[in-house]
Amino acid sequence: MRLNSPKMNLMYKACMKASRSLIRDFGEIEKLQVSSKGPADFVTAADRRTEKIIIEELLKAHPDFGVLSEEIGQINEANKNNRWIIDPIDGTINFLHGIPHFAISIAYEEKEEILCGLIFDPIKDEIFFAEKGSGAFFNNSRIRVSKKNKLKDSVLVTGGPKFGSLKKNKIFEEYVKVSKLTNAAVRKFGSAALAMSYVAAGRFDGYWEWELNYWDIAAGIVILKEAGGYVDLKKPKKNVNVVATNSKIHEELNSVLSID
Ligand code: LIP
Repeated sequence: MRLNSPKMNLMYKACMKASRSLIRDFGEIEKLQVSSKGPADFVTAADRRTEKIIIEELLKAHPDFGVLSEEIGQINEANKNNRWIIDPIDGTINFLHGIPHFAISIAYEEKEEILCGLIFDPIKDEIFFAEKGSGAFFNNSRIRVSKKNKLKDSVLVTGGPKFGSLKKNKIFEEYVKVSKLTNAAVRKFGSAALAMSYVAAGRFDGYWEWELNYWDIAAGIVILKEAGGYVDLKKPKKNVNVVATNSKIHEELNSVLSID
């Protein structure tokens, strides 16, 4: 771990502790796929277990800090100055189906600005992290976004629509429109946190998605910005719409999207 601030160390420790039980749980999924009930309840339990370990570790050090987390919601809601934002399993559907592409995502926010972020893919053992002003890292190496400046040469990633989305058709239309108009290769991997990390590491050149939860992308925001990328939150609070790129293709991608 190349960053040494107390907050990053704490996030790292909490994440590593939680990941041990998450890896064990993922190992059980395959067996459950064949049972008639399927693994859905088990996955919810794994999500909660992971979340509990992370929150316990973080609050042990700072009992008064706020928490916004996918399963439990808010803790210490009145504290708007210091807040942890957690997604214990980002990419739950992948996890549920035994697909090894999901991540733990933890961010630290001060006065509504994300200052530290960490995203860990426990199966590939890949960690992406950043702290404002100190650069972004993948495992132990500094990362930068790609240098592509044309959509036609780019690989993009998107996601959604989520279950029950009212804009479902519009989201599919947009996916087809971007592929057709730009000639970019478009992928859909099922984890917003890893999509943001991959843009930061230059694996993808840009990412867009509609109707996300803030915890899906909070850590990714600082990681991508610190890697030289540009993050555009169209609806910052609820049902977040995000366009996140290497900066260079940002305008061109925005011009083909009709996100409001
Ligand atoms: C998921 C995202 C995914 C998105 C889904 C969902 P979850 O997060 O990472 O990319 O398309 O709508 O929000 O529910 O697995 O934490």
